[in-house]
Amino acid sequence: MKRGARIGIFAMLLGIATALVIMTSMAFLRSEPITVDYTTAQPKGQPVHLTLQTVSAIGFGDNPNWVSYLAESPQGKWVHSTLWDLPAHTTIDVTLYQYDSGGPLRNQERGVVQGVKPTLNGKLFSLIDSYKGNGVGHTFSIPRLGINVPLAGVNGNAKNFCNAAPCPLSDAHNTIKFSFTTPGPGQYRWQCFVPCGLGYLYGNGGPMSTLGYMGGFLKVVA
Ligand SMILES: [Cu+2]
Repeated sequence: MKRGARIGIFAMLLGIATALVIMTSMAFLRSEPITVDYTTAQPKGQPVHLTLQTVSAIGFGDNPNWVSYLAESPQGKWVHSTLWDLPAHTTIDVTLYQYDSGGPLRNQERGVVQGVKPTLNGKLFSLIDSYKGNGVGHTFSIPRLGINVPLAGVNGNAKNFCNAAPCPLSDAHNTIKFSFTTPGPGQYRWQCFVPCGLGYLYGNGGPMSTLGYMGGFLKVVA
């Protein structure tokens, strides 16, 4: 083969390889959960009903064993996403079904409610002593809004313990309800502060550091 032809083939192969690397990187960078839209179908000025669940294992996808949050879309479908479009300056009525077990917190401060007045199975609470009962499974926290809600765990040995999402209400769960008001437009990080990424360094890897599982964003829009 002539030198020119060889250079040509080499250049072509190099081009293909470069394109593949760029495409793969872009796909990786772009990969994030879909955003659930709570604005379009929302009557203006009315409270948004945000229904969530926390599960011990998502049960499908790339990481079926990871703990996760899910959100119910306005159309009533459970979506594996932690990104939510919400209207600004609006009351958000949260109903959170907690299906995961819990345990003692490493940082007891996370057992203290901040910024909202939540109920646990219909009873107001301001603190969960994680050394009692089934401890704390996760938290729902929005640091910039000063909100922290500890989520009481369920009995991990319950016969109807849920092992894969979405969990039905017939499975063991705690119901936590609270309301908050969205601020002006912006992106507000929310996350769980229990290091619940079992098997990862200090429990803070895996589902704790991947969008779509134990944290996401309130995308507040005008
Ligand atoms: Cu968690």
